[in-house]
Amino acid sequence: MVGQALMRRLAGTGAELLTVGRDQVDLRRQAEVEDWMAEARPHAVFQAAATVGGIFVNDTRPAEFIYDNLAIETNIVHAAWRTGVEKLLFLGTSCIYPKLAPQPLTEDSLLTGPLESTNQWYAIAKIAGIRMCQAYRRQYGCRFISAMPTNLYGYNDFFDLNASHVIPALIRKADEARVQGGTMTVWGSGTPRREFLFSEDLADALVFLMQAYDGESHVNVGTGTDVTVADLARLVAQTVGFEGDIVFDRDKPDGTPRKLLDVSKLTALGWRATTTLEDGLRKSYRWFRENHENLRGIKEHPAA
Ligand code: GFB
Repeated sequence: MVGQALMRRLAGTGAELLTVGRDQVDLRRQAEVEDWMAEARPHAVFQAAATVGGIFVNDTRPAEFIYDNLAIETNIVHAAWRTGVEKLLFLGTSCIYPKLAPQPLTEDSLLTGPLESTNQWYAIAKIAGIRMCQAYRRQYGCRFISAMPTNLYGYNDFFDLNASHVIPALIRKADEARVQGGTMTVWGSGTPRREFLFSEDLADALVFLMQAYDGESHVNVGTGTDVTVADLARLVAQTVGFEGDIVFDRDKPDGTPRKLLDVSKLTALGWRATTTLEDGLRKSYRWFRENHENLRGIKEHPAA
């Protein structure tokens, strides 16, 4: 999702875009990454690739989340230094912050308390990525920076109901309930609050940071506003045109109670999000309808 959004954002800028598919280079294999970087010789690198997913897979596949992400970021950052990459932007996540850190979450609340247990494996890997960039800046003078986006959604999202994040899951559930009848099930109590950033806004922010920022501290990337999961579910239902009942499955985890980023650093640099949640959901749903027959996560796991 992020990689495709970056490609759209950079098209027409004059930048030569270098990409490589996972069938050609496994980013977890150091030699494959180093060979590709030595041959392609990029000037700048956006490190968007990661093993990602929603609350359930983070909690049930901890080994993959910690190993894949540590390996990917270690290989890319190290190869970027060895091949003289001029600028690298590492992408993290808002779950790097302590579960009960004061809200909104400022960049300096990193490592001030215990992490949320469901996604601690992913968070630890991403914290290591931030520190990698800082270490290579300090020791080798590399211009490597880090951006911490809030929860993302948008085009090319992942719709497997066990592995996806909340927005694609709710879009799919609402649409299937609209077509087949029945209720729409929402995980947890509905009370957690989340902030959501549209894929195209994220790509714009990342290109902005690549050009405008060169500091050691990571930078939060979000909208500065959040909603409860229950309100989000109602908004998705409205967007999709589902008018039936919404049911809360309290056997499923809530995760962290709130995760709102303080975006004042990014705002002071000169960037703010422009897509409202209502508009982003409309665009995402339209994209889902146009593509849903062939989507990753639906082809493999169709609704029962
Ligand atoms: O998006 P999500 O899976 O991730 O869940 P996190 C957000 C909230 O939505 C949680 C609730 O309170 C879920 O219980 N929710 C309700 C649902 N219905 C659903 C549903 O059908 N599917 C899903 N997935 N959730 C993620 C991390 O945490 O944050 C990722 O796990 C990443 O690694 C991301 O860092 C930014 O917000 O809880």
